[in-house]
Amino acid sequence: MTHISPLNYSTHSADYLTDEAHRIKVPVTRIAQDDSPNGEPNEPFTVYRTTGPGSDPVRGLPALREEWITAREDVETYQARGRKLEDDGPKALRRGSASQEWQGAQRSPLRAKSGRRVTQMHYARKGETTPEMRFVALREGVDVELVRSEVAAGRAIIPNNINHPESEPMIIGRAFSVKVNANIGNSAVTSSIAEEVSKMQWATQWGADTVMDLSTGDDIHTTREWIIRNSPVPIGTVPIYQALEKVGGDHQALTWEIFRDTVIEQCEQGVDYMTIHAGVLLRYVPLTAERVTGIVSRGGSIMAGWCLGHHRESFLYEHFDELCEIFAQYDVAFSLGDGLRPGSLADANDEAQFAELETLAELTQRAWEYDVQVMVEGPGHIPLHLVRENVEKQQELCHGAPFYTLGPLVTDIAPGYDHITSAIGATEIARYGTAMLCYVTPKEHLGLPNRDDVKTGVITYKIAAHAADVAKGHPGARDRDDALSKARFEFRWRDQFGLSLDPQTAEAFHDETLPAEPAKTAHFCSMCGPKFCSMRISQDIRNEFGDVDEQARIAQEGMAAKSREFREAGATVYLPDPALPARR
Ligand code: IRN
Ligand code: FE2
Repeated sequence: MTHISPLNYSTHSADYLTDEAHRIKVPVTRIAQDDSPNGEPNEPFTVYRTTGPGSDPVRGLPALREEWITAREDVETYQARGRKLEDDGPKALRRGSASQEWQGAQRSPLRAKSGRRVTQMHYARKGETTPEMRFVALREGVDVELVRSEVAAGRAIIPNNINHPESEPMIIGRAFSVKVNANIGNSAVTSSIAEEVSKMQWATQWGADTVMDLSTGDDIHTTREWIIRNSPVPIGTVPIYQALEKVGGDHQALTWEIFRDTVIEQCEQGVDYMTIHAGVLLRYVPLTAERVTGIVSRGGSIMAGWCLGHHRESFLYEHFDELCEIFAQYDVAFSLGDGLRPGSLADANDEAQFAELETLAELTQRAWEYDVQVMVEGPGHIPLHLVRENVEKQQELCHGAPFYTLGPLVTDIAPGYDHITSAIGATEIARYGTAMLCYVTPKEHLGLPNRDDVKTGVITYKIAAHAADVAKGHPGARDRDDALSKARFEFRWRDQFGLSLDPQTAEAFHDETLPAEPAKTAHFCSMCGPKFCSMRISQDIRNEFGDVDEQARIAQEGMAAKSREFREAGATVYLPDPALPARR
């Protein structure tokens, strides 16, 4: 199989890590490097690859996990509920400029055989090591037993719907590298299905570890189908949005039955995790009355509106056990929604927020009784000094279930730059144990992100996640920094670009002032120019005064000589001042 090079950068190539014994192949990107000036070779650098092998949108990706899923003999195919099979397959791309027909496989949905649970948590708790766990272990470079035991304990999840066999297993948990989610989704006006598929591919190309499809509007089912069939990463959704579409946007008309059928429809399509705002309880809604920004979660406000309108407890809370039963049949993971997250610094860490968190903790344990995987969503807007408390509280209350936060933004004063205000909080919260970060783009609070915003959001969050990995001392986290720094010090410009998160931009910035080819090996850049380059000067020092060991030896000798001189002179610290009369 040929890969599309993830970034089409000259030093990048696609390759595999293999576990021959278990016939597992994990796609990775190898970043080739030049030799050092002293002739020492530099090994190619290997990075976790979220782009998958690349696919033709009308055909989709190959069903990588199909064999693993069927070999367990605990699933069956069936006729999808309430819709004809022909309606369920990805159909024509109706909107957008070029209308295209689906040419890939038509599949019927799978679900667990009666009475069976098919979740990774179920297998992990039974002590079974699945191919999915082996894939994850190889991808993360950790022992497979760590993967199994963390999943069994609920401290990590592998979101892997059996109806999304195209996905490459990945793990979300504090013992593993911090992950990044990118949200995509059309609003009725601006976007086409084809655009949404390419946004998903675009986001994974820059390193998004999961993608949430927040589509609303027409063609929601078809849009999602195309996205899932082409997605190598887990897909998350917020099913209450589609349920609301089904009742024409009138939240009072929502019912448990409509919601449940929407969830099943999405389970059958292969959605890997779903945001469920089941922690917004009727009695919590008044706690938000005095807030500066009230309820800012879309799902949260829908549920709060429903609870108040009916003066009844949330149907999501009341039917939570049924949801668990459904999720266990498909291996869909909960992302327990933070419907009462603060939307401003003023509302951070308030009673409403923490009351909901306690309910999310209770629901986490209920899901675990069904072997259903869970992560817990978190804020939002939090001043920097209050960030840490959020993750520590969540980890304690929810018994280590992975935390998944939206930023948080640490200030409200910079619309247009909220990828930055939120990446500051995201770095802090990930450093103390948040397992996945939901990106925020520069368009946050202002409009729908375009392609550039998606890229900026993903890269900004890769920086936050990586900085946290380094701060946590995650094994090997600093290797890429070290490789890039070495390339920088040795003026291997192309390697410096290749090792960076966004090679094209790094190269373009460099070339803006020094476009000529010889500048790619020059021992300076235009920032300081040839005379003032600290790296060059520091190399010259080394050249002039020998290598580091030699310098150290010379220094040692010099100090030893001085010390001898000092002792021979009587070892007095203050020499008598000849101008003063000698004191006794
Ligand atoms: C993540 C953490 N807290 C919220 N999120 C994301 O926000 C969630 O995963 C989903 O993508 C989106 C849901 O927004 P509402 O409906 O809560 O506003
Ligand atoms: Fe906000």
